[in-house]
Amino acid sequence: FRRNHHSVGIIGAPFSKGQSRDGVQLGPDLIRAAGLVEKLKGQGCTVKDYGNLTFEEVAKDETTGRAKRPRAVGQANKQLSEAVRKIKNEGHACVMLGGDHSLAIGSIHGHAACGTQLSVVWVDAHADINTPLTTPTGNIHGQPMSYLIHELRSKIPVMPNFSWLKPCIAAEDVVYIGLRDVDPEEHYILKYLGIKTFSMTEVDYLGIAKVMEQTCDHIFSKVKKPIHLSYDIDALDPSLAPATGTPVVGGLTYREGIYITEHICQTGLLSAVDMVEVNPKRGGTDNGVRSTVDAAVDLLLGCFGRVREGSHSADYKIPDP
Ligand code: 6HN
Ligand code: MN
Ligand code: MN
Ligand code: MN
Repeated sequence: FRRNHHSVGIIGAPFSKGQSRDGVQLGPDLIRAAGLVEKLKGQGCTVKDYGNLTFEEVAKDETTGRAKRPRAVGQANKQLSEAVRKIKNEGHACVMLGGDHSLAIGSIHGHAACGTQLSVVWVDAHADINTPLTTPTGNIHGQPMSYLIHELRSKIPVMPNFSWLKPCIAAEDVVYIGLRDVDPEEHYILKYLGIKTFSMTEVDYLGIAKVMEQTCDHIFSKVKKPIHLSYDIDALDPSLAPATGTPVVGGLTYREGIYITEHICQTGLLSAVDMVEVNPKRGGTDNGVRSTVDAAVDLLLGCFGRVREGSHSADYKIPDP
């Protein structure tokens, strides 16, 4: 009964240039300050904190297609990919603390660089699958999936500082949970590629338990591959997690959000997690920021063995009087 033993490597990526709002670069330190490392250790995990990446300023960074700040995003994700690859090669489950969701490019690429085919579970209000030519905002945090999926390769223009990046995920290995703000172009892409999606409508109709059952049926239909869980905090309802750049009403409850992590943990195949888009300069009040950060920490604890029924170590004995 050692389901709580996980070896976790943490990498912070204080990066915000995949979108336009200041503050999201503070996520990694804030999540650590809420006790992530101590709490993971407290539930029996071995933890190695690899610290934060540092990113250099990019002077002239004109758009490609409509994509904003491609050089900064390309360079940061190259660094992140190398860091994640190292953490995976050293035998840990990798936790990437963002930063904005453009960082999934480097995180998933570095994870896939270890050689195995991955499943991706993307928990988000948004699909983040615009291409640099479809994006309505230009923000690359709304685009990472389009760079990673093999089937979209011919739709991605050449971008500065992206020459290192090769698509590494098959459309059939992706599942979305929590969608409720999908652009028309993204909706077309999801249907065109036949990607499995559980929007909030499916969460309402099926309940989160069936959603997770069907998620696993889908990603395990052929071989059991390692799972990359990319968790955007804006998947949660803004009443619970208001401190984020693009909040959307009608999101996951705390219990639904946690259930996703418990179920993925139980598969025994969780190999890397992104926790992104926590922005303490949004969300209005101190309480709003605290509740957002606490939710992020609890989701990560759920990924690595915390269960709500409680648990005990294998050698525990009731003390004799
Ligand atoms: N996120 N679909 C919008 C866009 O700009 O492409 C919103 C993206 C949100 C991205 O929350 O990580
Ligand atoms: Mn996102
Ligand atoms: Mn989002
Ligand atoms: Mn399952």
